[in-house]
Amino acid sequence: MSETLVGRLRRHHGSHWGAFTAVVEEGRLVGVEPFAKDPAPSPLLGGLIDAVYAENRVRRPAIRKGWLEDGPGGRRERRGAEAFVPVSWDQALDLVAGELTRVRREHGNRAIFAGSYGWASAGKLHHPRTVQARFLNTIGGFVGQVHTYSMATAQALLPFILGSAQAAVGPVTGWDSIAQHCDLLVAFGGLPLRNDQVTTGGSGEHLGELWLRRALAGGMWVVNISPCRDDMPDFAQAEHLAPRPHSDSALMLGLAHTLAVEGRHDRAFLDRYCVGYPRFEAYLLGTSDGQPKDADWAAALCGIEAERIRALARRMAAGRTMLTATLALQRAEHGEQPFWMLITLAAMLGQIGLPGGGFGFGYSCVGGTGHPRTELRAPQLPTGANPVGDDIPVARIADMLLQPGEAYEFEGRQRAYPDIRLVYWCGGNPFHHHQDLNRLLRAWQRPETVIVHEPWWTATARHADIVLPATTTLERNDIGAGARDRFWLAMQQAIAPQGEARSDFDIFAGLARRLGTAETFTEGRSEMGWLRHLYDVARQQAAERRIVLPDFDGFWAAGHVEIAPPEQPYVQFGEFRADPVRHPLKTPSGRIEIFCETIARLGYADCPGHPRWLPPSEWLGAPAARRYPLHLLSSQPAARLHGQLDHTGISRAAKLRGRERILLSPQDAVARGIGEGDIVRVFNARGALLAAASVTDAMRPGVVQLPTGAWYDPAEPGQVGSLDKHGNPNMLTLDRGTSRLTQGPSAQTALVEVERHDGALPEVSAHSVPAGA
Ligand SMILES: Nc1nc2c(c(=O)[nH]1)N[C@H]1C(S)=C(S)[C@@H](COP(=O)(O)OP(=O)(O)OC[C@H]3O[C@@H](n4cnc5c(=O)[nH]c(N)nc54)[C@H](O)[C@@H]3O)O[C@H]1N2
Ligand SMILES: Nc1nc2c(c(=O)[nH]1)N[C@H]1C(S)=C(S)[C@@H](COP(=O)(O)OP(=O)(O)OC[C@H]3O[C@@H](n4cnc5c(=O)[nH]c(N)nc54)[C@H](O)[C@@H]3O)O[C@H]1N2
Ligand SMILES: [Mo]
Repeated sequence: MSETLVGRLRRHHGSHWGAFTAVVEEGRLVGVEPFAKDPAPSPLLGGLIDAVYAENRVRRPAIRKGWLEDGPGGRRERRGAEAFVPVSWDQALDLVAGELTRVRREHGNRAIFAGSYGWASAGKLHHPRTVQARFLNTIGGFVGQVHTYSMATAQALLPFILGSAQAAVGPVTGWDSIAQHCDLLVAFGGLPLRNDQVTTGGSGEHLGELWLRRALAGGMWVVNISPCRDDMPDFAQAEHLAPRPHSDSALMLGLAHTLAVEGRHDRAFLDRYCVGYPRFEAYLLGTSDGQPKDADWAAALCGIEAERIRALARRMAAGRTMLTATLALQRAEHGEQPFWMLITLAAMLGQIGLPGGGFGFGYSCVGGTGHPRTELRAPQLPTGANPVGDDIPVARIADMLLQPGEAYEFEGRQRAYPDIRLVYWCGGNPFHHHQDLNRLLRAWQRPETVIVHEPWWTATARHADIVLPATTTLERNDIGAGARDRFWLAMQQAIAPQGEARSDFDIFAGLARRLGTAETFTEGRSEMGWLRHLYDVARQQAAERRIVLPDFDGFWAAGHVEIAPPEQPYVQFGEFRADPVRHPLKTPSGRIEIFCETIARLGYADCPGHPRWLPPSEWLGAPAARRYPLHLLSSQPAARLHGQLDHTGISRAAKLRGRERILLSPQDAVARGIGEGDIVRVFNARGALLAAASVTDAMRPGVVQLPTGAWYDPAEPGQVGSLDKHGNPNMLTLDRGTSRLTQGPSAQTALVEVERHDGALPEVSAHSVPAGA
């Protein structure tokens, strides 16, 4: 490798936020040039050089002092506060191998938690969570996590109603179909193009804005239903309705009621393709509970005038209409209801399965959603089987750590939490992604050992006992392939590993050698040997579908493979609509379950048999709003990916006075004596943080928005209840399953108060390196 790093070279590479050429001079990354075939490269590419050479890279293996001195469990309440001691790789790997052996012997593999939820980096061989699973499966397995923070509620709910989660995970009806046929796109949560920058696994092209512009040019109208006007680009000239957060299912009921009483619903569709509409209608019209869910009823809950609700319902029934919602709507307590209700509304309109009509979740939420694409199996490292066979719902990690052995329900089944002794995280950041960080911190003090692989000193790394330095993708070879992208990308090593960093694959290979499973783990292949093998397997699968791809050497030299999109636009539920007998849904009825017998039989008050208005514990209509009168939305950040790139120039430039910006309406600012740029304290009963106020009339009064991703930065490290100096919204969010059925994260559910902070300003230290390291 080293000789190729001399002089000037160009390397093909890829990331979640785009493909690029890495320009390297004398072994140093000096330029990042966007992929020539990407019509709208993401500005996030500008963060890469900073990230790779950041001061806060983990450079050497490091052990927390208390753990090193006292052994497993040593001074564990000091996690996040204690200094680290650098050690050699041999010592670190011996300690990790020894600890895995101890825990397995004393407690069994079911005491190891290695769900490792997180986006980590693009690349199919070095995908950290996959490599970790492959290694741990060779030594008896581990407890994992199912579904994603992105759409856990939809992933668990939709199979009951539609027979699969495809309407959220994709593919959904293509933008080409929408552009040709759709008259009206009704977008709950808007079409936040800032979120279109990223595609997990790597993206070759950004087409979100282009497709939206095409559809608008074709005469499509858009309605933006969001508490934040900026969730829709100005050029869409959308009608804007700003409901109270979490009131969408009430608003949708009001729309449905108008359709029903004015006879604008499609009875033939409901009869032929759905079950249970009559039972739902009894609720809608109020015959079952005495309360018609009419537009006036809805208006009082969502804060949008009844006449506008009626007018929108009529407009929706007048032409080809596509309904969509951002994933954020289901990342909330009772997040099942707006998704189920949106499906019901689409069923009443009767356009499901027609070109450009019906519904689909997540347009513009993740890059590639709805882009014309041929579904092909990408190269994939096999994990082998996990003998433990026990996964928790992705967002129940604090519950699991705090309540070992406790019973819970999930997807209609009874389960019990395992008793975890060792947490091993590789490729994710729970101190970024989890709700109620004070509660997580308490839970985090439970296990005897926490091991983390990270390229950077993130909050999660700082709260670990053993930290192993991982390379970034630029320091190794890989293949990128986005889940919703039609390019496979060569990711060629551009620079030498920084410090003593090793790839996750090499780290686990080192552990496998110590534990006697090296042969099973590596199968005797080198990095390039694996890439060639994984590519060849995927190429063979493509050939079986008569898709001819170049051989590995051709792919590697060209830097990418481009998979041609299908000739016909994709229409979700098209086959079902054409012939529901030959192409039934995989539900018990074979149809769309507006009333779902399976769910109804569970008897859950928090998720009954048909969609309903179920007020969450925190929203602007709740009693709790008297004390904490602002609804906090923690949306995805424009200038980074979650916590990634937060320490780079691009993310720092988006902050104000070093702190994350919280958006609030002029009314809310004036009422509190807050001006633009003031540092504010945002708080509720769960926690408190400092942020910088940004006043904008784009926000509905009563609603504030603080993006995710500012690294957790406690004023008193290791202390539950400490003030966060930097602006991480998960100080304030609710850590409760969306329902007993789906157990998704309720990240958008949080009432808060904001006040001007006139006291001394503690320095932000989120991106520093902990003592000793
Ligand atoms: N309040 C609130 N919270 C939320 C959300 C919200 O809307 N509101 N959204 C949720 C959603 S949708 C998501 S997806 C999650 C995202 O949560 P995460 O996916 O956990 O967040 P990331 O910051 O992307 O974490 C990935 C980590 O992997 C590390 N990494 C990168 N490359 C490598 C590598 O090669 N090896 C190793 N070992 N590590 C690597 C990165 O440095 C980073 O720390 O957050 C969730 N949390
Ligand atoms: N730049 C960038 N892009 C990203 C990410 C990132 O970190 N950075 N993360 C990626 C990931 S992992 C995911 S899962 C997706 C997430 O995609 P989403 O879940 O859709 O993203 P959010 O930004 O949380 O939500 C979109 C908008 O929904 C609105 N909203 C929230 N609650 C409500 C509500 O109750 N009612 C209504 N009507 N509107 C509401 C908010 O105003 C918010 O701006 O984004 C992806 N894209
Ligand atoms: Mo996500």
